[in-house]
Amino acid sequence: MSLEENGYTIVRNVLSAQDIELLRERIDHVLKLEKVLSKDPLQEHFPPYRFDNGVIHDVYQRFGFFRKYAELDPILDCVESALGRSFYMYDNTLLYKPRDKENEVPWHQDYMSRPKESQKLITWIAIDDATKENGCLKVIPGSHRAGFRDWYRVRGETHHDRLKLDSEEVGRAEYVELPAGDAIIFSNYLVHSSEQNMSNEPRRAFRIAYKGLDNAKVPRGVPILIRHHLEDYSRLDNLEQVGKWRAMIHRIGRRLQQI
Ligand SMILES: O=C(O)CCC(=O)C(=O)O
Repeated sequence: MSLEENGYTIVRNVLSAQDIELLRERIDHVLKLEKVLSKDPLQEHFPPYRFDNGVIHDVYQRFGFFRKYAELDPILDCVESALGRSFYMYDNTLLYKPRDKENEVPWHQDYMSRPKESQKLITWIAIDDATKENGCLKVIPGSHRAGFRDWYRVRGETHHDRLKLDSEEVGRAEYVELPAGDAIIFSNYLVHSSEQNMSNEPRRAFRIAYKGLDNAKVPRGVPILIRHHLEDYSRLDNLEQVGKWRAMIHRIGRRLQQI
């Protein structure tokens, strides 16, 4: 199953049993923070916690213990073979798909609203077994080859950007069930989705997007070089932060919700 041909590949056992336990404990801790804090002390620096739809942004920068898991050699070796010897972290999120919520993710391609940027590779590391029942990823193998499709936006919904697919294509979709500790690496052009979590347990995953240095942009926060060679460094000259305003609007929206 090659990344080039199918748009994704699976890397087995990137987390040890001990890592999995530790991550679960620490994620519980992170999730409880909102309950014990009346105000997020880091809210000026990062997009806010968003427990309701199960996404917490920038956990690498917020909580150092995630770092190790964004820098796992078997994953970075695979990313390097596709993106080249120098690449940085474009963004990272903890995906916490809780039970009892309407949290299906419609068919989409990642970052399709930013078509001018170069390819990213996304690593999605399963922290719980990801199954059909709890809403594992669903992918359409080979769908990355045609690049970005036309998409439309449904205002007011969390996963607002989506694709219209014909039934023949949807019929080729595959569920990517993964035991905890395995990872899928996929191109951001790959068409994917996930269904609602129908189980009684959360379905947790750590997601990291990596990008080569060409046309370097970072949606928010700080760009973190994951692997780089000295000669490539000057290619970061024009690194732009594209999400400054988006992050601010996000924060204002969140405050308004709290009023
Ligand atoms: O974790 C999910 O359910 C969806 C994740 C996703 O769409 C992504 O990683 O781009």
